[in-house]
Amino acid sequence: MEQSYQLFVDGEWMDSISKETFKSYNPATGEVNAVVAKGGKEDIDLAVKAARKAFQSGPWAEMAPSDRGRLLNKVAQELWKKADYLAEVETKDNGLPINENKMIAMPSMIDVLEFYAGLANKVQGETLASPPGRFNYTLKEPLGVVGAIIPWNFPLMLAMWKIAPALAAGNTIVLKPAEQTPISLLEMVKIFKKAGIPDGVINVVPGYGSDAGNALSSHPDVDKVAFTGSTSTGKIIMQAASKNLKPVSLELGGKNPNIVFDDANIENAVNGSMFGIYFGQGQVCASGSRLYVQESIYEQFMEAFIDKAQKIKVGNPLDPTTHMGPQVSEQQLERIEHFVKTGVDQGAKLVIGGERAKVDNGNFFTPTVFENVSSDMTIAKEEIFGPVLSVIKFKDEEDALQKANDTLYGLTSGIWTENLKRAHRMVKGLQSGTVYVNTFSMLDSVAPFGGTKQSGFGRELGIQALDMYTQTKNVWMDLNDEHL
Ligand code: TXE
Repeated sequence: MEQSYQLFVDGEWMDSISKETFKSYNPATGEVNAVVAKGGKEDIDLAVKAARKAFQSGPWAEMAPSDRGRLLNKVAQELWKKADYLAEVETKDNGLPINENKMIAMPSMIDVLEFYAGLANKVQGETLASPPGRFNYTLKEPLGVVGAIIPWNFPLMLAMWKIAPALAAGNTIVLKPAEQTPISLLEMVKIFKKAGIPDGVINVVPGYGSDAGNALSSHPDVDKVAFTGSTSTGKIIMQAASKNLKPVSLELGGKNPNIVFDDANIENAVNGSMFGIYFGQGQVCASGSRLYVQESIYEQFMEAFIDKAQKIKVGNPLDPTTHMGPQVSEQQLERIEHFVKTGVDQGAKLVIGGERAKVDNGNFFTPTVFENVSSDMTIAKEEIFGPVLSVIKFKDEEDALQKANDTLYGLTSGIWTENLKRAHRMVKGLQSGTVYVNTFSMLDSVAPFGGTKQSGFGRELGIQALDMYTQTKNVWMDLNDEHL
């Protein structure tokens, strides 16, 4: 039965001022999951005011950093109790297979909160070299109100990448979830409230990007905008934030190269490359969507890869034996079909897949592999964000590096080799924020994640992310009895 959800502002549930709503669909069945209040500019305004009040005068502002950390840990404990429930809510919202949600997305999301809860009392400035009679030091202060715009592929995990460091550092936050997947975040804030996070510290305003999203990124009283999503929307958000000269962090798309050398452990490389492209139905910014295989092992590698790819079980994401669930929306499905057609039209060889998978009324697509791809083809250049792999042969290290770096993006890249020296040379040469060696798509709360080139800038996760949610204040003190 469909449920209804309101906005969460200042610790209260409320309708949007316009009273408008929108529907959120289950991508596996096409059924309506929930009717959700549709936030707009005025609602964002209210949420930002609530967040400002909580930042300046609420209990949050007066809380000792250790207490803040303790409270965030309490939220984490409550989240562990509800992790399976949240995984199910999210799977119904975005189609990620339940096993991947339960075993990867939820634990990793809560781990991120625990990591930053532990850092809440370790946000610290420095005592600087001071001339005689002077004292010179820095304070690390929170920025204020953070505006966060979240995509639909890992709604809770990517929201937590922003919530946890922002709150640990003492900021307050207004989040706008993606219109395709608003529900899990609205369920999660119930847990924040129950654990005792003060009103106004975390606010969620579901709505559309051009409306609520634009209002949040261009709001004059938001101190920082954090975004994960497409490169094209990232550019719009950066322009909107620049009107008020607000800092932004952008975690955008990728077209990530995954390079298999002839000295690799082939079985591991096949398994890792499969995970790299088909995990999350390929709706992963870090996915290895350009596969480069060295000429000398090409046939052997591809035979093993295709054999395994054909055995992938596409189906009901709530079934624990499912490997690949539905794409998030009909719109994404059409986008993928368009790219497949472009691949065929431009002369690539469609080896497997390339069509919808007939499962219920959902947005299912088959695991797809293109061979004979060349670097100038659209399917080698643009992020498809689906289970579509473009395979390209290469000769040697130099050729691999040139091809891998021939992209506008720079989020992740992967190398499979048993040669340590080669691995180090490749790590140095690859232009991306993360390099995986003999693995793919690894994430951890301690490991900074983010892109170069048009994959964006700023690093989420790791101790580094605290820099994006704090500012440095320099303090000079004169210790002389008389001012010199
Ligand atoms: O993304 P958008 P879409 C890529 C992926 C995908 C493509 C399109 O290639 O196929 O983007 O997906 C909000 N002002 N990624 O259109 O537009 C929107 O409401 C402010 C990569 O869904 O980037 C949602 O909350 N906000 C990716 C969020 O931006 C705006 C994850 C993401 O939507 C806005 C998702 C505006 N003008 C898609 N317009 C990744 N890096 O993981 C939209 N939004």
